[in-house]
Amino acid sequence: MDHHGTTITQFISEEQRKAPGATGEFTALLNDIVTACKMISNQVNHGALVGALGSAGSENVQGETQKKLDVLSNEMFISCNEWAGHLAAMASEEMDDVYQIPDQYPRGKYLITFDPLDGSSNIDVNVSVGTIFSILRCPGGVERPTERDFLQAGTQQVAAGYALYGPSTMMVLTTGHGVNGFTLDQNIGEFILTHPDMTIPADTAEFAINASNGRFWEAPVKRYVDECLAGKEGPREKDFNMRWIASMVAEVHRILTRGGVFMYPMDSKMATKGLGGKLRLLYEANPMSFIVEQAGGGSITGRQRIMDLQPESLHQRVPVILGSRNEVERIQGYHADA
Ligand code: AHM
Ligand code: MG
Repeated sequence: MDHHGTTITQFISEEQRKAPGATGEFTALLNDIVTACKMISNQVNHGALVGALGSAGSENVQGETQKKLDVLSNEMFISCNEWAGHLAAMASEEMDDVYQIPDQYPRGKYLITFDPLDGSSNIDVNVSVGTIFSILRCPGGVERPTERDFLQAGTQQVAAGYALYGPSTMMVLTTGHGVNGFTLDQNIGEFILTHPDMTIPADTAEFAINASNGRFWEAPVKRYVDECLAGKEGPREKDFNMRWIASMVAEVHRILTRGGVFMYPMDSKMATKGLGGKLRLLYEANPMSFIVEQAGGGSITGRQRIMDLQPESLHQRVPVILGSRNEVERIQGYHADA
């Protein structure tokens, strides 16, 4: 195979060079993240061959059973990112508390939150999973960041991205100037720019929701889905298509590629358990909202823009409705009506 593409490192360096006062530190941080994702991709790829499938026999702070690959991916992400001096601390969906940079390494000016392997219920059945990350600035004067330093609204993100471990491995990234997608060329070990300036069509006829929760949904979401299901004969006067992969990275990637709406809305089952939603604000909802908005889409809880939320705790969960702008606005309107 012969191509002369732009590598992700070249792309980011050139983008950073445009920023006044850029030191190259951000580019170096992203390089370490890229390395981590390549390592995770390699493990995911080898699956059962390297004994990486199955349960780790432990639970995370949210009481979910951890898969071996959840734990391995978390370790790989940390070891690639802790030594270089770009980060002041990290926070992961798979760790109870803030991860401090070990004393033998220098500390940097950024914070990172990440979900090392999202959609891990799909690992054992060989369906796409991914890594999601969000980069924040460490507040000035903070030596040893605590939970409070991570509680920044999504609008404060410096960058966000995901790696998708699918038929090909991809990295999709925003630094607040649009969204770009890169495909891993396994032969040379580099991500190459293949999807410049990704945009989400404003309209769609495709939605994604776990319909088994239907009886627990709130009225506005029920109304929206019912209207989609009614198709040509219903108020929307067109037929809709439905998808549910149970891998948020894969769903968001589909939406970035051809439009659509993804919903993990609030429901009464979660409310009974005292949960604010299914997906985590800092590891999933905020980074994905940043990417989706940068691609021209919308991202809300139903009641408000996700990126405007003031986070209250590290592992906070929120309802998520994101994708094609006109559909997301419609769903927000249904919530306002209710
Ligand atoms: P995870 O971080 O534990 O993998 O959970 C997040 C995932 C999302 O990727 C996906 O959208 C959702 O959980 C699927 O949930 P469900 O199994 O309830 O359909
Ligand atoms: Mg997750």
